[in-house]
Amino acid sequence: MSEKVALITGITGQDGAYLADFLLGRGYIVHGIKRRSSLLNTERIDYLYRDRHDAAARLFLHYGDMTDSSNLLRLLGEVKPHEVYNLAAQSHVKVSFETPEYTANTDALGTLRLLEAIRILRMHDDVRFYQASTSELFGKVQETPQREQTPFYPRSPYAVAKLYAYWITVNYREAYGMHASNGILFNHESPIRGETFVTRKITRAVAAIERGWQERLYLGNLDAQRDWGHARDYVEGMWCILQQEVPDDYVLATGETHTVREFVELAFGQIGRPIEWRGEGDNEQGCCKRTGSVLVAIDGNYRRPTEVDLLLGDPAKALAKLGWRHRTSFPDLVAEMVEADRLVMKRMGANNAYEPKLYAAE
Ligand code: NDP
Ligand code: GDR
Repeated sequence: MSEKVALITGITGQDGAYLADFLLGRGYIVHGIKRRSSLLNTERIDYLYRDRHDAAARLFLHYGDMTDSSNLLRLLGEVKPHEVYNLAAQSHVKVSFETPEYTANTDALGTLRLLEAIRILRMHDDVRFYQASTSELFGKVQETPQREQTPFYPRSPYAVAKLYAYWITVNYREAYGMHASNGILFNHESPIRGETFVTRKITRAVAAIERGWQERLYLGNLDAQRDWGHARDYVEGMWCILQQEVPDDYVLATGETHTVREFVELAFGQIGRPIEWRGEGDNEQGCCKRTGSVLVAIDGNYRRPTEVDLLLGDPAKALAKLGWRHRTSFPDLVAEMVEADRLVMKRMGANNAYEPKLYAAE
């Protein structure tokens, strides 16, 4: 059999990097779409890349954008993939309230453009399509644990855009018989998680505070509960979904939920630092000097206009049909992320090159 070819949109993101690594390890030829940016944005996949003139090169990158139909059409025609993983998205929930139209264009219409390109090229009988759907679809709690049949109630422009993408994927499956599936993935993190998601914001703060480079940590809603797993485990689930004879939709989750507050406690526990909590507007003067504890305070700017209070997934279908289950426990995830950021900051310290990038905490 000829080598399998995969096309990944969003290859420069957290999941794209783990998935590319996983597929290359399984002998795939991997093509990825990257956006043009004024600085290089391939840091997460540089270690996988070989010059395209090298006979051993199996990873190929192409400029593209989910907002550009002609680009998607051309790339699909050139690459002729067996499997398409649509991971590209404006993926930050809070940012989607600031850029709702762009988020809809990329996350909702971008998915339509990709599906339609496959159809126009008459590849819909041959290509298997994975859509990166999300637990944000469940939004305002209707039932827990959340499973494939739980009604959706999106609570952000991001989630509403992803709702369109979910249903257009189902529609192309039903209308054209496409092998198109949704993975409804609950939060998954890693040492290469974007710095503005809460887990990475916390683990970076732990490492910076330990070195004396940051004084305090400001967060939004500490009571939000999330079902957090490791991205490495979840990309394997994406692949399993596309290996099924019959396309279908699956929840991937750990079946455990934890508050943001618990994440903070576990992360600072890793460096043995107690925490002093302050509410919004509380006096922060004189805090922590005597006790050596860390100040974690609320800044209302990090709250969302509408919040998703509780996510807890039921991965029973994925276990029964795919044989998939998460492998990394919550404490191991937190520990791995903290240790990775400590190492990053240690290297920065050795090179005298700490870059606070304070905006990264937004
Ligand atoms: P990231 O934000 O890390 O990566 C998003 C990727 O999409 C990046 O490669 C980004 O490029 C690319 N991208 C953004 N906009 C466009 C565009 N207009 N055209 C082309 N590419 C674009 O997200 P994750 O890796 O964490 O998530 C992957 C997917 O899974 C996303 O669709 C996300 O919504 C979804 N998801 C994620 C979950 C999670 O917990 N991580 C849970 C459930 C779903 P660049 O690097 O240039 O910014
Ligand atoms: P989420 O992830 O919105 O669940 O979306 P994020 O880490 O941004 O927020 C998780 C929870 O933490 C609360 N929170 C804060 N969040 C951020 N970013 N910054 C803060 O300072 C802060 N303080 C508290 C949030 O209010 C929220 O309740 C992620 C993304 O990867 C989506 O693309 C994906 O679809 C979902 O996970 C599943």
